Amino acid sequence: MTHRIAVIAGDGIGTEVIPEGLRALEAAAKRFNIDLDCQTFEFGSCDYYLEHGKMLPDDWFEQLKDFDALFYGAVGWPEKVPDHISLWGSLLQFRRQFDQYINLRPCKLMPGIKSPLAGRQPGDIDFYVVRENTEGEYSSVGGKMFEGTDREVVIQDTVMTRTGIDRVLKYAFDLAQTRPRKKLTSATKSNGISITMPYWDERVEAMAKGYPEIAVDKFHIDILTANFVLHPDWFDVVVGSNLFGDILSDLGPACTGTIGIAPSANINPEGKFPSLFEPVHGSAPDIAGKGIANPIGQIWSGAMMLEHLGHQEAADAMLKAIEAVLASGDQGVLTPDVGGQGTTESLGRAIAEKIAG
Ligand code: GGG
Repeated sequence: MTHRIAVIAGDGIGTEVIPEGLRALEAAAKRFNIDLDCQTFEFGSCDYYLEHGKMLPDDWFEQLKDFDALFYGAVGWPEKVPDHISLWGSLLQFRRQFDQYINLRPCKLMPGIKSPLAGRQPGDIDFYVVRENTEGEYSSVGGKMFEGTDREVVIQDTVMTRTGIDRVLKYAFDLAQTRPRKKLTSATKSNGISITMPYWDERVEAMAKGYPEIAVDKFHIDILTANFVLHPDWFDVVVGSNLFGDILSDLGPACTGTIGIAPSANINPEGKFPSLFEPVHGSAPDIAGKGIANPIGQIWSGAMMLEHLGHQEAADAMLKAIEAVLASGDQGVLTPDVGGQGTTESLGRAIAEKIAG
């Protein structure tokens, strides 16, 4: 069976880490006899916007809907296109139109990487953030009145639906069920945000009744961020709204030493539409073009893609290869964010060689 993969590098370091993601996927495909047919698209980048006045062509949905997965780099280059236009014009369209309502973001302290949190060892930090991915604070519902005058009014609503909350909670509870610790933490701010967030809490309580073996914690987002730093070992599966999940899934990987290694899967669990796999990090204009971006977030996202496509053994081999290369501590291979003097390519090649076996 051939898996058709749409590859969109996007902007900045997305164009540098995607080739290493593909190199690693090619090595895994060869070793495990997986047939991947990767097709590259130029749209979904700020350069495409500058040429065409939009991030995506009008028929992007038709062009992409029959692929088995999308492999995405990063989006955004604020000097060329305002960030809200580039993000809403590309990535958020994919998530919403392909109903990728789960954003799954593992957070794991890897061997060889020093956590900025004193005394933390691999094994101490190993949890998932499950982020609601199609509604909530990212709903773009609202408007402006009296624009450009001193009476200017700006309103933006948060949209939360019972269906939207229940389906992400169900995914998170099911995931917690598969984990040895069987623990779920829900992030809200229901003392301050007095309608949507208490409603989220109610849905957690209702869902928890169907999962008696799962230990459930509820935290306000402010103290939860403090506990990510102070007690990252407390967490197993953390579920939150679109905005809270976004913040937690940058903070979590930062606690593991670098956001450069963090992967993510934007999943349509029903398989009606393709799911999308991308690193958590953005386009990082500050280091773009220097060849020093860490490609592991992209490579690990490739592993999540193979797992999603049913190739668990290949996904495991990719993760093992990442761990082995990080554990080697080879300064000439590792990128600067993990203490080396190597390049995107040197790290990508080392991982691909390990995957090849
Ligand atoms: N590879 C992920 C990426 O490009 N992220 C840019 C970004 O700002 N994302 C915001 C979001 O994930 O909602």
